[in-house]
Parts: sequence; structure tokens; C-alpha cells
Amino acid sequence: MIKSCVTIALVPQIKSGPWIFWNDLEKSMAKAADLGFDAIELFTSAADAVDVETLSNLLIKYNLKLAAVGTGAGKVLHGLTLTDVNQDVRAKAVSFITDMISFGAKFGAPAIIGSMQGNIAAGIERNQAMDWFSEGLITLDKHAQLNGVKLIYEPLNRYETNLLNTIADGAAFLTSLKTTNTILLADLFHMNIEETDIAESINKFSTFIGHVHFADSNRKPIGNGHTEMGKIAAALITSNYQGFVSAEAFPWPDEDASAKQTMISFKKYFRN
Ligand code: LER
Ligand code: MN
Repeated sequence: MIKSCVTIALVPQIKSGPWIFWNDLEKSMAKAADLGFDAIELFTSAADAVDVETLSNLLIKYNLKLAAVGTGAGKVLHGLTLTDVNQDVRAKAVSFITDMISFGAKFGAPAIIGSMQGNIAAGIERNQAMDWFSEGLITLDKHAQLNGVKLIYEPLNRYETNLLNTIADGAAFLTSLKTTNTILLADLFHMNIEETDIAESINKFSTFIGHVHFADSNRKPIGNGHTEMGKIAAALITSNYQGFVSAEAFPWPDEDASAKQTMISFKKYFRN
């Protein structure tokens, strides 16, 4: 069964990002539970930013799962990416994500590589950047395997990366690397920009897709844009997707209303 999830960001330095809840962890979890979400996706400043025992107790208290952990703070706060021209920076990026994988694994949750993939820097050949990215991803895939969790790679739209932008590109890349534990994230906002037909791409590459970011065409909660969610939901259901549909959307018009709207849409498309 497809499960609902909502994002919680605990990084006050980057208040403008696409996350539903922004404040206190427990208050956000209480709200998520109250609305009927199955899980939360956490965006923290580092792997040790949230105490493991505290989170463990809160997940039990509110009967929520941890669906995934974001790693983007490594780039936003520390300027780390897997494709930086500086080898030391690349190594620090791998180390940052390694720690995040270990943290998530304590809860059976995979880490997400989104903005940490980086970009092909000016003056660098595409092949060189892809080699750096491949090297990092293979190392991290092995670490995820050792920890018994998946690793999530997220193709981003062209305004955020010039590496790979579509689900087809991501699937071909993972196939070429022969990674064992890495799955793709289908972010409906990025796909709205890059895919010819979102539902068709989901159908075609369903075996690669292990996580979904649930946002409308304008990155507001589903129901506020022009994404054809009926067709997309049908593709996820008929392709037997069993993962989380996780609201990574702007808290528009505010946190509580966006969480509520997300749950209304989730029920409309996945629980009727
Ligand atoms: C991360 O999941 C993502 O989608 C990025 O666009 C965040 O900036
Ligand atoms: Mn995303």
C-alpha cells in the first residue's frame, strides 16, 4: 500500500525551501500524526543534529515511521558536493552522506542524495564530473548495503543540476553503475519540468522508483497547481508502487494549511 509522508526541516538557516513543517520536531510530529500521516521525512543540519533516542521515542509516541533523511544541508551549510573539483571537498561530501546513511539506518530509513550531487563545474568535462559522481555513489551504495538500507538518488531539474535531469537518465545511470541498493526518487515538481509525460515515465521506470516527492507543478501542495495527479496516481498504483508519497512542497499558504491540503490530496488519490 502507498504510504503518506510529510517533510520536517530543522535547519533554520534555509527558511525558503520546499518543506512543509519548519519548527519544533515534536510539535511537527504531533501535527503529522493528528492529520493521519504514516511517516515523516527529516531534513537536518547533520547526522548528529537529532538525538537518536529522542527521535526513536517520538516515533513510537506518535506512531510514525521515518521514511527518509535528506542530506542537502551538506551543500547548503558547508558547500559540499560529490562533484566538486576539489578532492578534499568531494571526500567530505562522501563522509557527510555516509554519516547520514548510518543515522537513517538506525530507523531503517534511506538517505536521499539530491542537491549533494552537485554540478559539472565550469571548465570541467562532463565525463570527469560523472566519474567523480559515480565514484561517490558507488562508495555510498556499499555503505547503504552494509547498513541494510536503500540509498535514494534524486534526479533534479535543469535549474538545480546539469548532471542528470530525467528518470530515464537516472535509471540508465544506475544500471551502468551496477549499484545494488540505490533507488530513484521521483520528485513530481522536478518531473513536471523535465519529463515529456510524468505518468508514462513512472510506468516505464517503476522498478527503479523507491520514493516520491509529492508537490504540484508550482511546488505548492498537490491541488494548488496544474499537475495531472489523477494520471500520476494511477501510474503509481498500477505499477504496484509500495513506498512513501512524501510532501516536499512549499508551506503555502502556511505550514498547517499545506499539511492539511496534502492529506486531502493524498486521500483523494490514494485512499478512495
Ligand atoms: C530535494 O529533495 C529537492 O528536490 C531539491 O530540489 C531541494 O532543493
Ligand atoms: Mn525533492
